[in-house]
Amino acid sequence: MSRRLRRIAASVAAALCAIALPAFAAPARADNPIVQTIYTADPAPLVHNGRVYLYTGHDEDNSTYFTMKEWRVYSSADMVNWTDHGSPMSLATFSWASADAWAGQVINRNGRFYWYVPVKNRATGRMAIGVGVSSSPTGPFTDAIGRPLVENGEIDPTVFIDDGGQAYLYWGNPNLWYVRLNTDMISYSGSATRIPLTTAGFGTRTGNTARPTLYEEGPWVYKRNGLYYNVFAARCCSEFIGYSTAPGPTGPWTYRGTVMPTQGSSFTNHAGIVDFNGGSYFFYHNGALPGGGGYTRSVAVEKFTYNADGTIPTMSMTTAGAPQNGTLNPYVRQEAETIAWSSGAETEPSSEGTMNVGYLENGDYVKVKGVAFGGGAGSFTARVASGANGGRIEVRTGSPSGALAGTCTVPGTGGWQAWTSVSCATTGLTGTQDLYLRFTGGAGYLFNVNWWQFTPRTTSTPTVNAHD
Ligand code: FUB
Repeated sequence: MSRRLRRIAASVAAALCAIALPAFAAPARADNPIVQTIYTADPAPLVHNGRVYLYTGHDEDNSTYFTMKEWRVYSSADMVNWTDHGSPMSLATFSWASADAWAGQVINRNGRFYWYVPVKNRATGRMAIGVGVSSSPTGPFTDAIGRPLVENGEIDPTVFIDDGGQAYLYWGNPNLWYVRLNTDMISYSGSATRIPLTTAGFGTRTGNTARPTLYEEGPWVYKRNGLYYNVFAARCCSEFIGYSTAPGPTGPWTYRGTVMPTQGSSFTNHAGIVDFNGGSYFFYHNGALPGGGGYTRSVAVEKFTYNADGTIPTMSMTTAGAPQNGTLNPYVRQEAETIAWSSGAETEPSSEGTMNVGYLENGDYVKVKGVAFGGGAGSFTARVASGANGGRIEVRTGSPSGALAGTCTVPGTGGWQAWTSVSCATTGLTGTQDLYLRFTGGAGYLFNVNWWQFTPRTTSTPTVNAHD
């Protein structure tokens, strides 16, 4: 999203808050969509080692088509503060691919992570399914086989391993296909099989004789309590999210209704569902960010509870998103790109590893939700770099203009990746609060932030700004 549009949005949101809320009310704390630094689409969540990894596509700014060149990864331990892991896989990963880094899914097996994605095959001009592989959920991913795994011009793979160990890859638009993957996850047995798209199985679409059922694209197949689910983008266009269930992985499917009606300024939608820490979460996308629409989408999440009979309740898009599951520890190093909400901030790879927050201008901020300060924080340290004159980090709580707990001065460091650490004393940081890091200074870009960390006030704390 362009910085100018983001700024307009922030001022519009502030104005709306001022109109809608009484003077004493706290400002709205919308944390949905999940990512504000870029446009993201086609969410595919994966739970691994106590975190949710969220794999997405990336809609280019000002896009007028599904102009997508790379995929992105985010992760969270609490469903509200999401760490940006950058782009560990792109069209360049697949030497045979020419365009269309569209909707995929990652699965963990054999100590590896397999990422199935649709891309255009340069040689044939058709959409094909490639598979990336990595030993880490955050990559980097390499092309597992150097060619398409399957190719029939159709898109949107979803992958699922049944209890007995048999893995299935499903995909398709306008049809719905599956193959049985071998345990190596990069080959399959038998041939691609078409799942019959019956109205009993996938609902009735009116006004389109070529496509009599609601199934459109974007299947998400999983199993819960012995029942197989296929949650998919239905009808076109605009799409809604519908679902079917079956007693087995290949059917017979029965259409069960709507998970999410058509909402949210994007004519596509795309589902991903996981259970995490005792809750169930539904990921989707919309056009809710400024400049957002059908080709400039954003991933979002809602928490839900299955009905007693296993059916999925119908959900609406919200700006609140899922509730926080736990708190964030400020006394260990936290990446600056761990964000519940941000305004004006962008991210980029850091020379010190991971990502950093950058392109910060006066008034930009990052919100970190539910920070557990406990008995109190005495000082704040941030890893910063500035190829300009630096500026200040205002440590605030509650809102971007909330109580000021401390201010760190950031010097020019001689380069945007020339890192130094700055510290400043903080007061009033007790209990669990929403933390806002507000970046201030002169005109133009100010500085970058790689990570931050608080020190409890029981230890010796600096009383003046310092940097090394
Ligand atoms: O993002 C490109 C395409 O749009 C996806 O492959 C479809 O599922 C739809 O979301």
